[in-house]
Amino acid sequence: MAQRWKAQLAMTAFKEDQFPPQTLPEVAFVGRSNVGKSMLLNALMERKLAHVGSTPGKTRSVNFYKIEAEVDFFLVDLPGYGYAARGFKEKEKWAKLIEQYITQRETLQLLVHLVDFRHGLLKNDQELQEWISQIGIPSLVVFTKADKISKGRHKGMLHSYIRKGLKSIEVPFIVSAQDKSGVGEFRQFLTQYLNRG
Ligand SMILES: Nc1nc2c(ncn2[C@@H]2O[C@H](COP(=O)(O)OP(=O)(O)OP(=O)(O)O)[C@@H](O)[C@H]2O)c(=O)[nH]1
Ligand SMILES: [Mg+2]
Repeated sequence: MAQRWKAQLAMTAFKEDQFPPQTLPEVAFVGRSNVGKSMLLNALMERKLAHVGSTPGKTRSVNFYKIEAEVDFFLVDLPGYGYAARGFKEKEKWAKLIEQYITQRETLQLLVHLVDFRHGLLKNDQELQEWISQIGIPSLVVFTKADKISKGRHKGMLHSYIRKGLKSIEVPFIVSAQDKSGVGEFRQFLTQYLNRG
């Protein structure tokens, strides 16, 4: 029986020293700007806690959501990458914040790498994959915005992306935060992953 999660925003960090103490396991969402990180988090939490934007660059802080489930944990929403319009300095600041988060959190159990299902892994996604595999953090690819692609093409597209090469601890999930397809399965996967002992 799928359990619901009780979610609340625990901390919004604009700087590293605002990260909360490392008391719980963490699962963090990374990916290009506008890929749907915040909206998928809301779908998982069944609450509109994260700000969703129609223009890229909506999330500029690291947001920690405390989830009470079988195991309590933090879901972490990171700013997106690959978005230049805010200017070089600000872009650098975000990149540094993301890097500090990923390299320093000992409680980080899993990076969920979100990729737009229509586009597959772009150059900066591949660079991110290289980097996180060098650091040795497990990562799972989740394809977003599945509602934009007709169901009959899903399998073929998934396999072509896998053939082109991607690093993921499991076969990538295909989800839509809009019509909620795949969201329940992904929530269940995260619960099991955190319970793995
Ligand atoms: N059709 C469709 N649109 C989506 C889906 N998920 C997100 N969107 C749209 O994509 C845009 C960006 O969504 P966000 O969740 O804010 O994206 P983000 O990855 O958090 O973006 P940044 O915070 O800028 O890094 C919004 O206009 C959403 O409505 C989805 O599953 N399907
Ligand atoms: Mg966001």
